[in-house]
Amino acid sequence: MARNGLKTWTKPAPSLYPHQWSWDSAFIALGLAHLDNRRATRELETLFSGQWASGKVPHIVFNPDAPPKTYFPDAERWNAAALSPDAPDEPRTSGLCQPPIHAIAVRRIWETARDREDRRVDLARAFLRDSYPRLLAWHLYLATARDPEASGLVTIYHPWESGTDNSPRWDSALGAIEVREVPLYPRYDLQHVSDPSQRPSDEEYDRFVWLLELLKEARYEEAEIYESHPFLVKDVLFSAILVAANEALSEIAAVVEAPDEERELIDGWIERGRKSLDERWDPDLKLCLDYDLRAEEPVRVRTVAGFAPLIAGGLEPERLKNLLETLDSPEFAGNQELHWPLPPSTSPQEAGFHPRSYWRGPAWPVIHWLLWWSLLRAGESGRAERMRRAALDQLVEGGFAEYFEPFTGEPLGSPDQSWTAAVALDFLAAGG
Ligand code: 2M8
Repeated sequence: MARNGLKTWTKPAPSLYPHQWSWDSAFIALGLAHLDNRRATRELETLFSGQWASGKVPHIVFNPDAPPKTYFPDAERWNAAALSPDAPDEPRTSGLCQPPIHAIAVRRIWETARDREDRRVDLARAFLRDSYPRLLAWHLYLATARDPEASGLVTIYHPWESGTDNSPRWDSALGAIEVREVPLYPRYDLQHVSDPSQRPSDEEYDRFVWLLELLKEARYEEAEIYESHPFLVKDVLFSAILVAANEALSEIAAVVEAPDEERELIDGWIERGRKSLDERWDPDLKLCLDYDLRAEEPVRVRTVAGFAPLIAGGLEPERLKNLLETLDSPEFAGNQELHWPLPPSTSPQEAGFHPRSYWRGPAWPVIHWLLWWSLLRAGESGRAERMRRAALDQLVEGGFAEYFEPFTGEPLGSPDQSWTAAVALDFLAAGG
């Protein structure tokens, strides 16, 4: 992670990802909090310098010094500031967003500082004061522009927003899109992995790029996108992370003594989010399902996103029991063929499962972190500890890879992935 560090922020990976990514940076700050609070705060401050006037935190803040021809789509292709009055002129950003881990990272900075010497506590408190209004604006954007129905669930406009880009969760929605002429584009990403099957396919990329062109046609205007965009999905994983982040924001609000109305607003979001996730429960699959607004149907695919209610927390005992059964079953971490008892991103029993292809099956350390942390919050300390140990064993054997082949443990994607190292730091800190 230190090797991937630039002046005030950290690249997700040495060459595959030369810019700053939103949820990567939040995980990075969370890990860095254990080593260097100042560096962790600067990581997030740099990211938030790209926040849009609407409150949106963009999924990429572009690095003007990135070597040319290393990542596509670049800032020129997004053209965000020219198209939207909400986008900042500087730094240049993408037009999408990603799951809101940020408040959770800010709270971790506070947790690692609050029992230390006065100066460190004062600096952390000052950082919380600065961050609170930005986080509130970000969550307000998600609760309104991304949920005009006030349903409690966040609508995403592109698989990149989910962070689980080529998950089979998106196959049916992507399949229904009529792709017209996609402007020519390069696959620079394929230069950085040992074989193309580890990255999304060309068909998937055509759809990713086509959706990006449509968002540009709509000038990144939320109402216009809601009217015309072919990909509108209520993402349960994103929504659950928002609930957990709102819990963190509520604690931050208490530290900075935010007004009561704001604290009530945040508590209302938590309640609404949990209730709506419960409504997306599938009793047969014993998982929570995304909802495709265009097709007007739930997305019946078994992926780790189905554990969303565990991440959102506040579960009834029966629901928790159901989720743990699914987690321990051969559909996920209980599959006897697995190299480590860790849930793969997609259930090996799904037709769309692929053990080497990115979010279609490989095991992702950040997801293990999310589930471990959620198990702890649910009071499942034994299970959480088993997951933490297996997750660390995986890294001891395979290094800080982006993702792992779940049956062989082979490291895949980019080696030296920053957020993998970041969650390792948080896992280790929890071991005392
Ligand atoms: C991956 O996504 C980017 C596009 O945003 C890509 O494939 O080029 C995903 O794994 C995403 O979750 C992650 O934030 C990003 C950087 O690590 O890479």
